[in-house]
Amino acid sequence: MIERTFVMLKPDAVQRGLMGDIVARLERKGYKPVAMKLMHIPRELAERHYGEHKGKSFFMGLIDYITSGPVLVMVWEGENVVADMRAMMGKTNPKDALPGTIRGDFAQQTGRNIIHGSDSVESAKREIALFFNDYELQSWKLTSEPWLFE
Ligand code: DAT
Ligand code: MG
Repeated sequence: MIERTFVMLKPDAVQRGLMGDIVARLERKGYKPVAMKLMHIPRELAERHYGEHKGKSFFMGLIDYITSGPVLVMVWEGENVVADMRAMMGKTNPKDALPGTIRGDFAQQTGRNIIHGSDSVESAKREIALFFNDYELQSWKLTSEPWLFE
């Protein structure tokens, strides 16, 4: 099933110069970029995005972190991309993330785990709508499709 997912490279990924490495991994996998922009998230939007964690001990620290500098927000399309992007990211706590995953290779602590990806198709729809207008989502044909899909 072709899906879309929302991915955010957090302020630490941007500051540490990891955007290119991470985007390259997603391109090499054959995923299609549908939207991308660098933005400084307003606090109110960050709180809505992470609404499910409101009230938890780490919530304020998480909002401070995510609003501390520009992030790269993106939408990527591909087969089973929601679950498979989570697998490419690795576990939330980089200590548990396997080598070869993005968090496993580039991060050390949960509070600085460099990347966000939607955890379900429903979350993806909600998050894409929070960060992008329809006109920012590109519908286009990837010419490598015959080499990705039989
Ligand atoms: P994920 O980002 O893997 O979907 P999550 O939705 O459970 O994980 O949590 C959102 C973010 O909140 C996570 O990327 C980092 C932060 N976070 C989660 N649990 C935490 C904890 N126990 N201590 C500090 N930060 C935490
Ligand atoms: Mg989550």
